[in-house]
Amino acid sequence: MAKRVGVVLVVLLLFAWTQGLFQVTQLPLFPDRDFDGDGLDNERERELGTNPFDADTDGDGLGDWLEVTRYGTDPTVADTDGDSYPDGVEVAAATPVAGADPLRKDVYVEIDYMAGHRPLRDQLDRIAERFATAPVENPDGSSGIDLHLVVDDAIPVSDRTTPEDLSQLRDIYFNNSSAGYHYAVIVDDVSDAGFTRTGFQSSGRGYRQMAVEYQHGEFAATFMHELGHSLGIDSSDYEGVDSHSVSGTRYRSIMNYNYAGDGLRFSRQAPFDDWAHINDSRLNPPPRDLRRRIAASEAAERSEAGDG
Ligand SMILES: [Ca+2]
Ligand SMILES: [Ca+2]
Ligand SMILES: [Ca+2]
Ligand SMILES: [Ca+2]
Repeated sequence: MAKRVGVVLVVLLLFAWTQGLFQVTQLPLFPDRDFDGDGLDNERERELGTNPFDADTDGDGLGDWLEVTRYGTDPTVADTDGDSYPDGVEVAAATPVAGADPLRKDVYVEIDYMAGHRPLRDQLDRIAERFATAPVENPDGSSGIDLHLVVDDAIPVSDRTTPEDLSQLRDIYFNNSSAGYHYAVIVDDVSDAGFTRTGFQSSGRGYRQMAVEYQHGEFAATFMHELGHSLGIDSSDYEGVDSHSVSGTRYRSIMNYNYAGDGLRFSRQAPFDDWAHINDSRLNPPPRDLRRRIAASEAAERSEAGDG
């Protein structure tokens, strides 16, 4: 009987240990050892609150040691900056989100355009500039969002684009559909249920996608409005969105049909704070196939090392 109790006790103790309870009770066993071989000894793992039996505590594809010593990311949080991209994806060599920063919020948009309507870089830069100066805090102490507007394919022109057309274009031309990108197409003319407008945004298959008219190159305002929708601002969130019900001086936002101020602007305050809403909503569609992506990245790193 005593023997059985002893066995049960040992099993319970081992279980408790793996669950990190020894860390909570400040009783690291074998403090100088490194059970998971991740470069951090058990004592250090206790201090950090990481799992001494798992080299990648938060499962974000980046080992505890790298998080702590190289990147300054949180080894217990898979997405340190909260932009939907796991830390391991943001720093990977073959990452689909090139140029991402694990300590700063990033947003990626793939932009295809109908032939002859290639978006001008200065219009895109104006939008990105508004994001760069957004009142959104990052773990590295900076503020703002890095908006990556990736101009991609020229696609055939059609004289009208409906939401159904947009879904078809997405199925054919959206190369980064599983990489955590938003999708946009610069089109000749939108046709959306008879409304007179210059763009629209729609959902489907887990994506949000937008069509924006080229407008002789002056598409930035419509683009920013539709991107606001893609980033989570909807008329169901606030009555002033997509309506004429709140004055343009009260809700100073490009999401407000009454707003006629200095162009590209999301609201920063009550009655509805667009930036806070964007930050609180899930910023991006998370990249799928995380393991495969990280494995591909590691393979690329190895072959690069081999070539060098
Ligand atoms: Ca360790
Ligand atoms: Ca990790
Ligand atoms: Ca992490
Ligand atoms: Ca980031």
